[in-house]
Amino acid sequence: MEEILEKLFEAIEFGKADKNSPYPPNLKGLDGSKEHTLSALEAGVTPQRILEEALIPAMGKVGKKFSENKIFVPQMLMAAKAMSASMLQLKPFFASGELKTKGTFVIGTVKGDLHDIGKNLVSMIIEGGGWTIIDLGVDVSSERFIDAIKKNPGAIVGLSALLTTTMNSMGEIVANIKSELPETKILIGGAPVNMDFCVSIGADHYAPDPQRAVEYLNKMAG
Ligand code: B1M
Repeated sequence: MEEILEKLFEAIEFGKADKNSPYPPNLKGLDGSKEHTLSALEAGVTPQRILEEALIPAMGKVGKKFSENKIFVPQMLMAAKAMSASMLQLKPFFASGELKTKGTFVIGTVKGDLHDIGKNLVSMIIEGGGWTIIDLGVDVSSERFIDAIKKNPGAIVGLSALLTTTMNSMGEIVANIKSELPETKILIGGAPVNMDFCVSIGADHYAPDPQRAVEYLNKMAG
């Protein structure tokens, strides 16, 4: 890998978003993912290579370290922030169609539930995995999910729930989506849910963490 992409990989892995960011302390004053991305673009590295050779593998490594309990939520949030700073520089290329994404992922925290930290982590890692994200936020009703799927045919849908009370809401949303748009693939996640619950409500897959979520999506994309 070229040195410039190696530096970008490292900035994302260790959560260095830009030069002014004080985190992590050992990289203080050095360029972050934003500057490395701009330098790579200026040097003529294509957005596709930046995504495939630095961003995606770096976030893959972060997700794997998180799954193995080698890093924790704060480090993962900082890595996600660094990834977002880089993605922001690549956004114009996504918009122009120069960069092909693997597909569209509509995500939201289900109706009645306001927890969004886990959902945000999942969206950021899936975005880093090369998907277009439509984040509907928190407290999302069936109608809003259905509306977003209709506007983005073929999108895969992700539902997050953190409360035992909102597991019911998740079940209702899955039933409503499947009744109106039966071909839609639905991924669920969140601390109180598991694979048995996924099967019982008729969702297509359960992912315990962002890494497993991105693996499922990539499998669906072929
Ligand atoms: Co709340 N809360 N909370 N809370 N809160 C919990 C969830 C709780 C377990 C705390 C406790 O009692 N020990 C408890 C739920 C009990 C239960 O139902 N079993 C609880 C409660 C009761 C409540 C309130 C009812 C409290 C009250 O008002 N009396 C209230 C409900 C509000 C509402 O939603 N309507 C409430 C409010 C809040 C805050 C607003 C204060 C705040 C949320 C801030 C925010 O999200 N912006 C909050 C917080 C921070 C928590 C805890 C402490 C942390 C949650 C979190 O962010 N974890 C939580 C206790 C805990 O978990 N230790 C708690 C970190 C996050 C990275 O993990 O979200 O699990 P998590 O996401 C993981 C995986 O689950 C997975 O990937 C992520 C990364 O690994 N994942 C997916 C998540 N979504 C996925 C989707 C996927 C795939 C994977 O595919 C689509």
